[in-house]
Formats: sequence, C-alpha cells, structure tokens
Amino acid sequence: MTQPHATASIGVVGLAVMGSNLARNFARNGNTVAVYNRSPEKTRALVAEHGNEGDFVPAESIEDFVASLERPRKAIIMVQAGAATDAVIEQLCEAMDEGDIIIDGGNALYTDTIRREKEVAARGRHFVGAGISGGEEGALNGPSIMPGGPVESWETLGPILESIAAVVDGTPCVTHIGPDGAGHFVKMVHNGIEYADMQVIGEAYQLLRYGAGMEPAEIAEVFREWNSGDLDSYLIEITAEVLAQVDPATGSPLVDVIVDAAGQKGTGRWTAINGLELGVPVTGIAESVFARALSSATQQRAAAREGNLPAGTLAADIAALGIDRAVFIEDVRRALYAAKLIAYSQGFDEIKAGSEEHNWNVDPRDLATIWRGGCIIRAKFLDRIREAYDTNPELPALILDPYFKSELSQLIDPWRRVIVAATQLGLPVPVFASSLSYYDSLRAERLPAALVQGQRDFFGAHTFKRTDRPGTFHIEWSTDRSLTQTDA
Ligand code: NBP
Repeated sequence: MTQPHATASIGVVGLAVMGSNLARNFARNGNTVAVYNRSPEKTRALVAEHGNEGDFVPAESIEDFVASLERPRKAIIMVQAGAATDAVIEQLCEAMDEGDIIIDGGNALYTDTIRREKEVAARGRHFVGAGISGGEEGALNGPSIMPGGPVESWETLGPILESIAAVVDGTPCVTHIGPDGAGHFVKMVHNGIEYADMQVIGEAYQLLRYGAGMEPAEIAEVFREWNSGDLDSYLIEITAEVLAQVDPATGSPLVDVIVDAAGQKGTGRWTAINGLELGVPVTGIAESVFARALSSATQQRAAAREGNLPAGTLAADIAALGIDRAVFIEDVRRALYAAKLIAYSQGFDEIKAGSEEHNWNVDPRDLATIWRGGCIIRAKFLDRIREAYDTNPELPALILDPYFKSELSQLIDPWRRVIVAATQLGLPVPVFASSLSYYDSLRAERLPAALVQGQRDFFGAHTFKRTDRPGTFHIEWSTDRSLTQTDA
C-alpha cells in the first residue's frame, strides 16, 4: 500500500456503491482522492478495478487515511446512515486536527446533522452534512449536491464539490444551502418530492392501464411522448424504459411480474412527519408514503380482496363512460402535471417553513437551480420554478406564480374530469385526488374550519375568533348560550 504522504485533496470513507462511485468521480476530475473502507477488500477492489482512472491514495487504517490528506483535511463519509456514521465521525475526530472538515454525504436525518455539527464543532473540527442525490449513476457522473454546515467550510469545499457535480447550462448543481442541518433537510424534502413525483406517474399509469385498457408497451410510448413536453424529466424517461421492458424470464411485460409492494428507506416518511410537525400540508408527499405503505400491507390487501368489499356501481372502462381514448390520455397528462405542480409547491412550502424555523435562510432559487441536473427529480419544469422564484423570491406559494397560474387554468378541468372518471372506475388516485382537495381548500372563500372551531368551543371551551370584530370569544354552551369575550 502507498505510504501516507499528505497528497490527497479529498478523502472518501465508505466504499460501497455510493462511496466508490463518488471517489472515482473525484479522481476522474483531477482530484487526488484518499480512499478508506472498514473492510479493506473494498478499498483494494476499487484501486484494482479503477486505479487507472485517476490518483487514488488507498489506506487500510483511519490514521493512514487521515495522514494522507492535505490540510485543512477534507473527508466525506459515505457509510450507512445512523450508528455507522456516528462511529466514523468519532474515528475521524480522533485522528483529525482543528480546522479539518468532516462531511457526511449519507442520507442522514437533519436533526442528527444538527446534533453532530454541535458535537464536532465543540472539538474544533468542522462538520458539513451534505445531501447527495442521483444514486449510483449520479455519484459517478455528476450528482446534485446539497451541502449545509458552516459557510467557511463551503469556501474550502466549494471548488472540489463543483468539480464533481452535474453541470446544467454551465452551472454546477451544488451550492451552500445554509448552516448546520440545512443541506440534509433540503435533501430530505427533495426525496419526499421524489416520492410524490413517482406516485403521480404511477397513478397516471394505473388509469391508462386499467381505465383505458392499454398495454404497458403502448403506455411506454405515451410516456415517451410526454417526455418531450412540460413533463420532460428523468422520472418520466425511466418510466417509459421500465414499461417497455420485457421480462427476460417469461416474455411478459416486466411491470406485470413485479410484486406491487413498494419499499421505502425513510426519507419520504421523514418529510411527511416534518410537514406535520411544521404544520405544512405536504399532502402529495404524505399520500405517496401512505400509498407505498398500503401497497406493502399485502395480507390486509388479500383479506380485503377475499372479503369482497363492496365496490358500488362501477364502469368497466372509459368507453363505458363515453370517454374518447385520446382525450382521456391528454386529460391524464394534464392531471399528472397539476398534481405534480401541487407536490412541488407543497415541498417548497416545507423548505420555507423549515428554513424559517431554523434560521437557515435557504434560497428556493438555489434549489431549483441545483436540482436541474444530477438528481432523481431533474426536470425541465425546474427551470420554470427557478424563473418563478427569480421573479418573486417571496412567492406565497409556487402555484401563485403567474406562469403556473396560467398553466393551471389549462389543467384544472381535465384534472377534475380525471378524478371523476377514476371514481367511477374504482381506480385509486390518492395524490391526484388529495392534491385537488388541497387546491380547492386553498382557493376556498370559507372552510369548514369555522364549524370545527364551534365544535371545539362547545366541548372544550377552546374559544374562537369572530369575522366581524377583534378579540377571543366563547359561547356559554351549557347554560344560557350567551357570548362572552375571554380576552376583554
Ligand atoms: P450502504 O448504506 O450500504 O453502507 C455500506 C457502507 O457502510 C460500507 O462501506 C460499510 O463498510 C460501511 N459501514 C457500515 Br454498514 N458500518 C460501518 C461502521 N460501523 N464503520 C465503518 N463503516 C461502516 O452504502 P451506500 O448504498 O453506498 O450508501 C452510502 C450512504 O449514501 C448512505 O447513507 C445512503 O443512505 C446514502 N445514499 C445512497 C444512495 C443510493 O442510491 N444507494 C443515494 C443517495 C444517498 P463495510 O464494507 O466494511 O461493511
């Protein structure tokens, strides 16, 4: 093994799928990269298979790894999120010196990142929680990177992260998001939006497949076409690929032989929980998490099917509803676009609320910029989002941007029609439908919240505000039902 001279400008700890690809990306882009993995076989394999791609400095102990880094030392941790990350931080803190920078590139929960930064800062080292999106392929060829942590660390790290990030229109898909947990927070919401984006695509597929009776290969063609318009995105592109794929074992459409139980690793759930905590209705994201959970409740689903739950009067297909196939396909496209727009609008609301809660000063324009390339939700649509926040960084909601408002005027009727049809067909569209309810709630002149306040005052004397005068009021429900002002 190479002797540890301080020659590496960056180091990567953890050389599984993400770490090894990230290390190769650093090396391919002219950085001398130190590499270390708990089990040395992975380090040896990386250097053996890809050592010719650039300058690697392999190490078999954390001490040698740290010694091989130029000062201020910069090491990216790419190990399993949770306890493994804490263990590696501890080892690095021990071996590093004041001013060195530890970067956690895993999918950490942002509250862990806030805690870790405090602990690491107390020991005189810098800690940067960086969200990295794009999976294996992004890590190798250019991810979207969302670093938080101290701004001084960004000054040191910026150029090296820019050297490996995806580039769109000459702009690298990386920028300093904000202090402490801001980077991991934003990555969490990014993943939540990704859940919603995948679910709305799934709902569109379900409608075309079981409402319009189309075959997966035909639907693949529809998605290919959609990918050349407003919906142009990585997720639509790969959807067409998946739908066109034939199962090598049986010759059936692959999608038909895949068990319909979707997994999750937690970032969507965290986003939904955080939305609840912040009081931000991220209904599209939450419904997507629930949809995955319901899909995986296989025993309960089997019991429900076997129990023949009444379905009511259903139409067999769109023809029975008198809906033309071409019209339906276009309506579904528009409903998908509308529901996607709501999910993004809600996600940006959550980021704004989180940023305010933690004083992070996250700029939504930065996110729309760095999500245009490298990451899973990359899409043309993000250019529009960036333009919206460029025009008005204080937009109360993304859907209030004039461009998106005018888009919605073209989407709203098809969106309503699709939900009516889905209901008549008995096809579940949790995100399409809940997004429309959210939209109608936002627009509503009056919400039933007035009645809820009345109920709360009735059973719990929780008081209410009036529309016609200031103050807090209560009705003496159990006696003479007189009105009292409780804050007089
Ligand atoms: P994994 O999440 O599968 O983790 C495996 C790595 O963690 C191996 O290098 C393993 O070392 C190391 N490790 C473990 Br497990 N416990 C350790 C410990 N106590 N001390 C030191 N090392 C330990 O790797 P991954 O899929 O490459 O993901 C890395 C990070 O990137 C994760 O946080 C993940 O959530 C995040 N991420 C993944 C993706 C993706 O698409 N996979 C995308 C974006 C972010 P060993 O070889 O010695 O067992």
